[in-house]
Amino acid sequence: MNHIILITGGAGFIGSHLTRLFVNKYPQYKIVNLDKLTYAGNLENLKDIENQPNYTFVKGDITNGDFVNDLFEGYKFTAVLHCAAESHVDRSISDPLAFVRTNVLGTVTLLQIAKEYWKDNLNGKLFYHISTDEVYGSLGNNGFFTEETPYDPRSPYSSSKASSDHFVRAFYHTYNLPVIISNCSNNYGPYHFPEKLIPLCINNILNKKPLPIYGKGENVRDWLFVGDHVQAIDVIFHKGRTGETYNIGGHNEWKNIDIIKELCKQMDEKLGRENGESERLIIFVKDRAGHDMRYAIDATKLKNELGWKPSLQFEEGLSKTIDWYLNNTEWLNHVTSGDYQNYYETQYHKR
Ligand code: NAD
Ligand code: TDX
Repeated sequence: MNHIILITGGAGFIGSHLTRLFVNKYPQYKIVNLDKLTYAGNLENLKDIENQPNYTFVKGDITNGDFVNDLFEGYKFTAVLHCAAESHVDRSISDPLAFVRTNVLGTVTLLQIAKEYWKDNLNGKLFYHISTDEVYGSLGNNGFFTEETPYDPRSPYSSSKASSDHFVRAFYHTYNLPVIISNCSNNYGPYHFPEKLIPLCINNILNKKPLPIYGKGENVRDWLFVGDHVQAIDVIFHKGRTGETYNIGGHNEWKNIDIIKELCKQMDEKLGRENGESERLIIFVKDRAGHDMRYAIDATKLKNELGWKPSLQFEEGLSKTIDWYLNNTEWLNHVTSGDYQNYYETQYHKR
């Protein structure tokens, strides 16, 4: 089948990796990237594919129904890969409504339009919703999130994502819209915006600035290289069953403090600094409000049904990621100029 795919949020971190993969791997598909270019969206992330004949960028907002409607009319999409979102938990704590607008209203707007356009022929159509493990809540020391774990979102971000997941399922059950959802654990890798833990600390180590660890640094996240996430989306998009949910994760749990120590060690080596120099930059700051303790994904269903498993060991993925940032300081300088400084002041100087 020759798809015409609407990717939303393709100029963001995960969206840009997904867009690149689909544009290069499937020259027979037509890929349209719809992105509002918020602070997190950056066309520099897609420079290497911007002139590919099967790729088009359109600037626009997923909450603008008339605009999205015209796009469906013009391109006659056969599938949607929905990545666009407000994605940073800390920002959701200071501005929850922005998360309701894009993550809930934006998703329902897309669902509604896809339903109308596809209603006469659902054959070969797919609305693929990219979601997060945070919808399942927070774990204690034991256990994993499976696809059957009840939803228990606890931040404005995860609540908005949980709500969007519920709407996607509601459109499947109520209108037979062909949908798939995947819920992934924390990603890391190139083009990650330096408001998130790993790229923020890479940037601060480079600039010898403090490394702010929330609380005691005991919170645990399950990290997956972004390239492995988008490979999983590719497999699920082509082979997954409609109406199903697939969890994606790397079985790779780290306490925040340990991950930052590993990062410091690797960066000291790469920058020719004395061992231990960057670790001295670590400071413990006021904890995130409602900070989820531990996330851990059980990705057995995806492995058993579709044969996917992660390709990279974490230390190797982290090393590749650091190398990318060291070789792309211009990208880092661009995204950390202007508004980023204001964000940083407000976010960290109150702690
Ligand atoms: P990101 O913040 O890097 O990128 C989001 C993109 O969406 C940006 O390009 C932004 O401009 C665009 N966007 C935001 N609002 C929009 C709107 N109203 N209309 C059109 N475009 C808009 O996010 P990310 O980390 O790449 O996350 C992508 C998706 O994956 C999100 O749905 C997120 O919930 C999910 N996810 C992320 C992670 C992670 O670790 N980053 C893990 C699991 C799931
Ligand atoms: O400065 C910091 N200090 C710190 O200790 C920041 C920014 C974070 N942290 C902690 C909070 C978390 O326990 O590090 C951990 C990771 O934080 P983030 O990078 O903000 O990610 P997280 O909150 O876990 O959410 C991420 O994973 C799931 C993504 O941002 C979400 O979009 C995704 O759904």
